[in-house]
Amino acid sequence: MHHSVVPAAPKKILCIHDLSGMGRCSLSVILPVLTVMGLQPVALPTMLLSTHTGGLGDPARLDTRDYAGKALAHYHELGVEFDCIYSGYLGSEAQVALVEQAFALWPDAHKIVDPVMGDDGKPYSTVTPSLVEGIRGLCRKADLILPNYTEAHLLLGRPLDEIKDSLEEPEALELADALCALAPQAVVTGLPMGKYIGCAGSGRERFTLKKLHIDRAFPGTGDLYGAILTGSLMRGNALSAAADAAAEFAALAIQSTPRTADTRFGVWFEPLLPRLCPPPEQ
Ligand code: PXL
Repeated sequence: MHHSVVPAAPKKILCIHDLSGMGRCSLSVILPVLTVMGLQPVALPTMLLSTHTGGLGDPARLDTRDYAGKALAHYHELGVEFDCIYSGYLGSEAQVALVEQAFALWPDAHKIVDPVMGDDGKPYSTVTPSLVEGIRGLCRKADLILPNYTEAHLLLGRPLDEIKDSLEEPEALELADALCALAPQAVVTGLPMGKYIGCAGSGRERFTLKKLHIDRAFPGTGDLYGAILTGSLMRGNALSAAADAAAEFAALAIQSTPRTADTRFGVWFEPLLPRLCPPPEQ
C-alpha cells in the first residue's frame, strides 16, 4: 500500500526590491535564487528599471507607487501568510513606508532588511540624508539587517571618511555589535580585511568569516548574498551557517566570471544555480 505524503508547502517570502531588467541585481537575482532553493518568492517590485544605477548610464525608470500598496492589500485580502519579508533597494521614503506597511500587515513574518544605500564609501546617487534616516527607522523594526561596510557607517551615523582600507578582526566585530543597537541580529558584509573580504555577524550568534581573495567588485553581489542567506535561514539553518553558504556562493560566482567580462553586467551566477537546490528527499 502506498502512503501518500503531502509535501510541506514552500515557505513564502515577500521580496520588496526593485526589478532591474539587466545587470544582475535585486529581483532578477533574488527570484531565481530563492526558487531553486525550494522557496516561494513573492515579488513586490518597488520600481522598474532597465538596469541598475551602477555605471550603465541613465536607466529607464517606472515607480510602482500606485501599484505596490494595492498589491499588499490584495495579498492580505487573499489571506496569504508570509513566513518572511525581505526588503532591499528602496528609491524613496514612500517605499520605506511601503515596507513598514508590509511589516504591520504580517507581524509574525521574519523581517530581513538589506539597507541598500551605497558601496565603496559612497552613497548611491538616489540616496538622500532623509532616506538614510527612513531606512535606519526600518532597520529598527527588523529581525535581521544586512548592511555592507559603507551602509553600516551610514546607519550608525559614522563619517564615511573613517572607512578604512583594511580592518582587524576586533574592529569588524565591534561594527557588527554596534549595529545590534538597531536590530537584534546583524551581518555586515564587504569588510576589507587584508587580502580577504570579511563578513561579521552579531546578535544571538557572533561570528566572523574570512573569505577568499576577492579582487573584483560587481554590482548585485550583495543581493546574491542576501538572497542565499535569507533562503538558507528559511530552510532552517542557523545564521552563521546561512551566512557561510551565502559568502561561499557569492565568492564562487565572482571566481566563475571570466576576467574579460564587463563587471557592470554582474556575476555569471546562472550556471551555478543547481548547487543551491536542496538535496532530494529520501
Ligand atoms: O544591488 C544594489 C542595487 C539594487 N538596485 C538598484 C541599484 C543597485 C546598486 O547600484 O542601482 C536599482
